Amino acid sequence: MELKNDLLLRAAKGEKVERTPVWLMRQAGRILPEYRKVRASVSGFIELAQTPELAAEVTIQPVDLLGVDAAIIFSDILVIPEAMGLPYEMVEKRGPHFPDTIKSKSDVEKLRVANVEESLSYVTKAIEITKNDLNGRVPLIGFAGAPWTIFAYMVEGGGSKTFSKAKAMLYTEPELSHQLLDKITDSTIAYLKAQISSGADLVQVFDSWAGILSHAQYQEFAIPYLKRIADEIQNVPKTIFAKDAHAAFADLSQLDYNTIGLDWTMSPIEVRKIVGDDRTLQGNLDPCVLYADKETIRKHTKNMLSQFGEGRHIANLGHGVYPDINPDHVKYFIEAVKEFGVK
Ligand code: 1CP
Repeated sequence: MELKNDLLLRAAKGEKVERTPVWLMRQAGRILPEYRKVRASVSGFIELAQTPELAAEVTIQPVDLLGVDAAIIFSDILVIPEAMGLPYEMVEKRGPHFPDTIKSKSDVEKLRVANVEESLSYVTKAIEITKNDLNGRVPLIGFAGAPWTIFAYMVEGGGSKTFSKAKAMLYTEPELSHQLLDKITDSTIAYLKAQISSGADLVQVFDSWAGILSHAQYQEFAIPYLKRIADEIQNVPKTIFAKDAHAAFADLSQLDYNTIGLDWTMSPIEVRKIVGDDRTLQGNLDPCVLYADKETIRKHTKNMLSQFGEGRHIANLGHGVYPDINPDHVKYFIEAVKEFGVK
């Protein structure tokens, strides 16, 4: 089906756009009262994500209610460990928890490469329904966690400030770590391909814990797997968001991703110098700006847009929107991009 608004895809590919497209990381499952209503009708996040009709409904809500230029499929990066044989729980108000974690060679050997058709058909079904219900209004973004970030959860067992268990494994068991990263990468490639076959128009890889690795570790344990994903996923534009990975831009810009995401600590001007002109940059308003009043939001959004300048840009926050942000303030941000981001 022909897209009525393909700004996101054109911006990603470096084609001409009338204005800068805008969407928000984590736009689907956090801020909207309409989301909370759907969420309250089921037992929890996992049931919602695994019910394709409902996942499609909450995916489309931000398009209807906020006016974003893209939808992102409602799911989580942790569906991959589960499909590999390591199930997770979502603990209310605390986040993900893995009852079992990866500690040894036999743990890694027991994991399977995800059989997407068998274990993740709820995601591909949700994508099909969403595409149908969007009816070409905006593109649909598919996504997955980057291999290192998925590895971090599988070894650590949940969120962590330091991910020291996961990092320790890279130092103490480098070969085993590569084996695990390899299996995660195979699973991720199969998963992203299935999302694309089902209708995803663009895919984003979230390396949320990139910033806790040393530069050398990132080069050894992250970049090669990100490269394999980029090389094997073709036909749709690809985005890599490596949070806090200040030292990684030179390497990331050598990979076949159309778009590179910036968090709010990064300078668009400095990153552009490293990356060059033939990549699109995405980001990077500090999500905390959205706690401020309308005029402040407009001022910071305008300033952010001017830092990206005339180069290839997709407007976004520098990380996911926080759950207690007032949706009206999100709208001020989106409206400001639409007003000031005219080319
Ligand atoms: O919010 C959306 O737009 C919907 C889709 C979505 C996405 C893109 C969810 C739903 N999760 C994600 C990605 C995701 N999940 C990332 C990458 C992006 C990022 O850095 O924010 C990460 C790291 C996760 C892991 C995760 N899932 C966490 C973080 C834990 C930590 O280490 O601090 C948490 C809290 C979750 C739970 C989750 N995921 C999504 C929702 C709606 C929820 C809340 C669960 C609930 O409603 O109970």
